[in-house]
Parts: sequence; C-alpha cells; structure tokens
Amino acid sequence: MPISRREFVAASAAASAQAAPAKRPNILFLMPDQHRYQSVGCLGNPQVKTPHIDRLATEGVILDHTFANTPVCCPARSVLLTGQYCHRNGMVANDLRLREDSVSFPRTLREAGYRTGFVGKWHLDGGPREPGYVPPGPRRQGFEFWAAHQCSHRHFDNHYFRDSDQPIKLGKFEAEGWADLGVEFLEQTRKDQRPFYLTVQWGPPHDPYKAPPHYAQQYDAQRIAMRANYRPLPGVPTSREIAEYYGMVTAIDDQVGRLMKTLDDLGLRENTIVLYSSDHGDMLGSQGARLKRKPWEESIRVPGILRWPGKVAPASRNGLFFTHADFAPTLLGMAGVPVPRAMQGRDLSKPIVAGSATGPDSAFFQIFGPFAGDGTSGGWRGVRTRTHMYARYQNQPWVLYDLQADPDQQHNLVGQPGAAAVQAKLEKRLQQWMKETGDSWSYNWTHPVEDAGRLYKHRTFHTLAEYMEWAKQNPELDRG
Ligand SMILES: [Ca+2]
Repeated sequence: MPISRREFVAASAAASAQAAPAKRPNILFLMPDQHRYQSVGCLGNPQVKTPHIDRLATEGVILDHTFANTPVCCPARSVLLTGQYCHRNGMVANDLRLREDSVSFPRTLREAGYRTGFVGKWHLDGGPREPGYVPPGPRRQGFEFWAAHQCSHRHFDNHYFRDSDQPIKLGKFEAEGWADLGVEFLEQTRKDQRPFYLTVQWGPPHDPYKAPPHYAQQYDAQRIAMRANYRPLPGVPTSREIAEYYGMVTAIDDQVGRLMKTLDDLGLRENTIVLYSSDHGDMLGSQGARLKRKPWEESIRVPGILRWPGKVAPASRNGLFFTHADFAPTLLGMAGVPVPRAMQGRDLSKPIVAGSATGPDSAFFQIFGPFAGDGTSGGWRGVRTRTHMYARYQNQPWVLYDLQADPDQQHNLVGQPGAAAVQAKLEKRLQQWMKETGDSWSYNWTHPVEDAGRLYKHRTFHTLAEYMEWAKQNPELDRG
C-alpha cells in the first residue's frame, strides 16, 4: 500500500538523522533515442508494454512535463551534457562537433571524484559518422569509461570502440548489446568504490522501425489504436511500423529491468539516482508528420522518470517543467556538486525532492534551420505553458493550441480573434525567453545543411560559419 508523503518524509528524516554522512549518490541515466512520452505504459498508453519502466515510476516520481528544448539528436544531446541552450554551446545543427572546451556535467562530476561512463550512441563528435571512433581526451567531454559509437542506425549490426580505433562487434540488437556494456561498468563498482555517473544511450527505438521478432510479435499491427491526430499522409509510419516501434520500446524496457536487477544484485539500489528520458520524441504520423524538430507534443515531450530511494517519494507525480537544459544542473544539485556558472538551466533538485511543482512557468524551444528529410521548413521558436503551446517562425506566428480544450493539438488558434489576448501574452513570454537566454533569430540558418549529410560527410565542423566557408570553396562536394 502506498505510504503518504507525510509518513514518507518523517520516516526518511528519522533514518537520515542516524546515518553517517552520506556518500555522494551514484547516477544512472538511461536514454534511448527518439522515445516519445506518448509511447510508455505508465504515461498513459497501455498498448505499449513497458513493465520495468512502469515499475521504476512506482518506485520514484513521474516528471510528466519533461521536454526537449531542441527536439533533434545532436542539439538535444548537447543541451543535456552542457546545461546550455544550443545557441550558447554552438550545436545549432545536427552533426556539428561539440566544442572540446565546453562546460560538461560529466567533466564536473569527474573533477568532484566521480567515475564516469558512457555507453552507446554519442553523436556529439561531428564529421563522418563511420567508423565512429572518438579518441580518449577532450572530445569525450569528461567520460572515463567508454564503449560507444558516434552514430549508426544499424541497430542489429552495430560496432563500438573502447580506447583504441579497433572496432568491436556489438553482436546483438542494440537494446541488449549496450545494456551488456552498462552491466560491465556497474560490476566494476565491486573494485572501484568511487561514486559513479553512468549513462546508457541506446539507438532504438529510433527508425528504421524494426524490432527483433520476439518483440515485434508482441504487437498486432491490426490492433494498434492510432492517436486521434494521426493522419496517414504519404511517407508517414504505418500501423505496422508503429508496432515495430513499440516492439523496440519493449526491448529497451527488458534491459531497463536487467539494469535495475544489476543495481539490486550489487547493493547499489539505495544510493543510486536512476533517470529515464529521451533526446526527443517521434511524430509517428501524428499531424501527418514524421520524426522530430516539430513544435507538437509527440516531438517535444519525452519521458521523465526518476527514482531516488529515500529521497523522492515513491509512486509520485510532479508536473514541474523539467527541460533538457535543467538536467545537468539538477543532477549536479542532487550529487551535491556546485553547478558551473556557465550552465543556463536550473537546478530543480530541491523541488523534485520536496515533491513541489515550484519551478519555471514554461518551457522554451528552439529549432534553427530546415530539414527536408522530415518536412521541417525552417527554424522556429516556441513556448509551452501548462495551458498552451505557441510557436513562431521569424517572420510569422505558426501554431497556438489550447492544450486543455485541445490536447491533441488539432485546432490552430493563431490569428483567431478569440485567441488574440493569449497569443500576445505567449509572444511576450517567448521574447522574454529569447532575451533571458541570449538567443536571437540571427542564430538561424537556411542552407539545407542537414539534408543529404552535407555537414558531416566530408569533414568535421564546429560551427555553421566554418561549414559555409568550406561549402563556398568546395561547391562540387557540397551537393549532398
Ligand atoms: Ca535522436
């Protein structure tokens, strides 16, 4: 039977009064690629089988307003790592290289005595994605243990690197293969007593939409209930592909269970913070759209489930806005490690532990340029409050939704007389976000740099300006 928050706090206080000074908590951050909020059992979709993630939620807190500020891969990962918005850390386009001197919370944790480990898809190194080796040193941004690939979508046939440029076959579907390496890192705690930060960053359920048969067979495409805003336009995923996506989610879920069991077996459960989230969602045909970079819930909203035994009340829910920019400062706050001043996000560890929703009044979103590959026509900025979502291009407002009356975002209120007052208010809040974070429309770009791999196929760039200069000098190569 669930205990009340009051009983829980009283019991924890009594326990901590007798305890010796606590060792810093370990942190385990689990992050599949492209796992949207709407495709988790405990987050309101009973069609998707996620028993282990659901259990994590009953043992911890659901942070159900967790959002990706820039809902696309490299930018999102850069925000998570640096606690800075993309225009500040430089990762305004997919496949740039994150500056080697970036502020990075794994580096901060390492300096504070943590053992740090990265397993999975890195995607912060820019340049050609294959073979995918990132050498030891500053390009690893503070990670000590390394078993990773820069970026590959070969989920059944991936390879990885440790500290040499010799590729090692993963030999399994990524869900299990990367988890094997996570287990290896965790088992090293038997010999290494330092507190740790480990992150396992899976490629699935990112497309291609294909799960191992055992998982795919758990879903009947004929019986998938499509979201109310699903529109079967050409090129969007079918129910068959959504069934495969769910299969990949369940494959990840099994490995979440395995990693949780490993924590238990090693006696690490009590002093380990576990956070489950994703870099962005997947439209999967909602709004007739595919993939991400969109201002709609299926793209921006991601799972946020955090377990911290004795600190965060089990089976609780907290609706505070928790965006990617807040992850690094919040985890540092939980670890008791000072947050570097260069970070822009907020340390929300106190309200999360207190079960309070006091925090930012809204979430801020930025996309800086077009990508024909998923139908994104250009850069936009957005703000989401508890009641509304608003986004605009530089030259005109784009979408405005009343999320209470229209949670599926099917009635765009932009420019409607009845919505003028709320639109003006959101416009003002958006401008405030841009000003507060140092953003400006001048960070946008229009050249199709993200299409056909232009930005990474031939060489590595840290900035758009560097790339544009190269493209001018090499027009024959810059055809994608
Ligand atoms: Ca991604």
